[in-house]
Amino acid sequence: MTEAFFPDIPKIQYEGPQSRNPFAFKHYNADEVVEGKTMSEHFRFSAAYWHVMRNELGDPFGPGTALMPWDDRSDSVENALNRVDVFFEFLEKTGIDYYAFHDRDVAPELGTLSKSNDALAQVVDKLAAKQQETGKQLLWGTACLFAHPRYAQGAGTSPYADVFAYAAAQIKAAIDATHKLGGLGYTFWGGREGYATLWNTDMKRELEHLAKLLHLAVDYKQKIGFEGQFYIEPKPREPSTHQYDSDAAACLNFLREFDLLDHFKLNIEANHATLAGHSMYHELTVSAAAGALGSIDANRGDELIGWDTDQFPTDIYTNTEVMLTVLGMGGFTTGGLNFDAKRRRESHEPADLFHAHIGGMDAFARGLKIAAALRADGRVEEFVKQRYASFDSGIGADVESGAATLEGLSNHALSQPEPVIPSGRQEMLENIINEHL
Ligand code: XLS
Ligand code: CA
Ligand code: CA
Repeated sequence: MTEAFFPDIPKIQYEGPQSRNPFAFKHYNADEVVEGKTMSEHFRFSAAYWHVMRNELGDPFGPGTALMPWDDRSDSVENALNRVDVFFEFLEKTGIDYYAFHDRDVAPELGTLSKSNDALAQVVDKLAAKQQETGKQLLWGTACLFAHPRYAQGAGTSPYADVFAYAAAQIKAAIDATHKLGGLGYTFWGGREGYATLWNTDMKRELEHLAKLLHLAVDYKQKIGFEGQFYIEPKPREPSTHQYDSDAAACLNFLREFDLLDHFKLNIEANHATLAGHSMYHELTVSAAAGALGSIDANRGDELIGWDTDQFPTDIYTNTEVMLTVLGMGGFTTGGLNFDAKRRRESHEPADLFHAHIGGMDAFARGLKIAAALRADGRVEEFVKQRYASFDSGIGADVESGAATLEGLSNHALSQPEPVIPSGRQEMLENIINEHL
């Protein structure tokens, strides 16, 4: 480490639940084994470059408050290179092994595309060197196709072909960067891919264009031999009135309609799930059932605010549901838990970056332990299994195997008394969950 940008912050260690040290983990113990894997292997925690390094904590009513003494606020490549040192010190001190970035988080957008590409390439060289030095890995890269005014009316769904081409160019450079850094994945989040009003929108054409762009990216990925996983990240709205990738089900339908399902998995974010009117558990279950749950953006929203607040995931109940789903699918392969989360505007000191991530990691450690305990307990799982037992034999098994016909089912129903159904036992099951909290 060349310089200490966080001189007062120690390397965060596990001290156990009794500790009162705010710069220690109380539950996240990287090497502790749960269900045969260490905690760090289960979670694959990732830090978001855009929040840790670039989020100045502005809100719709006022500018940023974040203190970033290392940042001269200029668009220079030098400033961008310096941030890399700061970020890797942060990763080292928190013990977070992965990270994620947009092209424009790590390097500035300059006057021309070619200057921006050069700047990105320079920063990527430094990121590669730091990864080499520290063993940290890139969970996924992405291109920012939503901030610049050229994308105000969409990127892949812009009505203007030159904007589509610009987006394609940025995706190409961002995939190149991700490939060079050995990235495990690449995410597409369609921040402006939607509409503000249908009165000026040809939805059919826009969807076809978006699919075309994704196919071009798949072709390019195969051409250069990039083996990372492609993800789509659903979000229903904000900034647009409606985003085409509105939730997991809409994304899966889009991927299926345009023959892209084999090439993409989903990156599910908790705050986007709730904005879509679903629980995180719902979105994860939809994705996992389709074999398409790839990665997770770990955060939460606020019921009282109702927009994308990207708060740190401190809700242990939700984290338990998340980890039950992750354990249930046998763990992450390419994905991980990426903290797409920011501090509150009032938490403006560098130390708050640490409190925030420590809290998220500890809350996930508890979620994992509770999920593992529920699985060992087995009562909930057994209840669900028994609830569907009538499909294991007889007429139910015929339905599942495809042997049943509508006439056969009709004859069965005619021969039976009125079905008497048992209780769904929701409250009893919730009591079992609470026994473990
Ligand atoms: C914004 C999204 C974005 C994606 C990556 O709401 O969460 O940050 O994760 O572009
Ligand atoms: Ca996200
Ligand atoms: Ca978000």
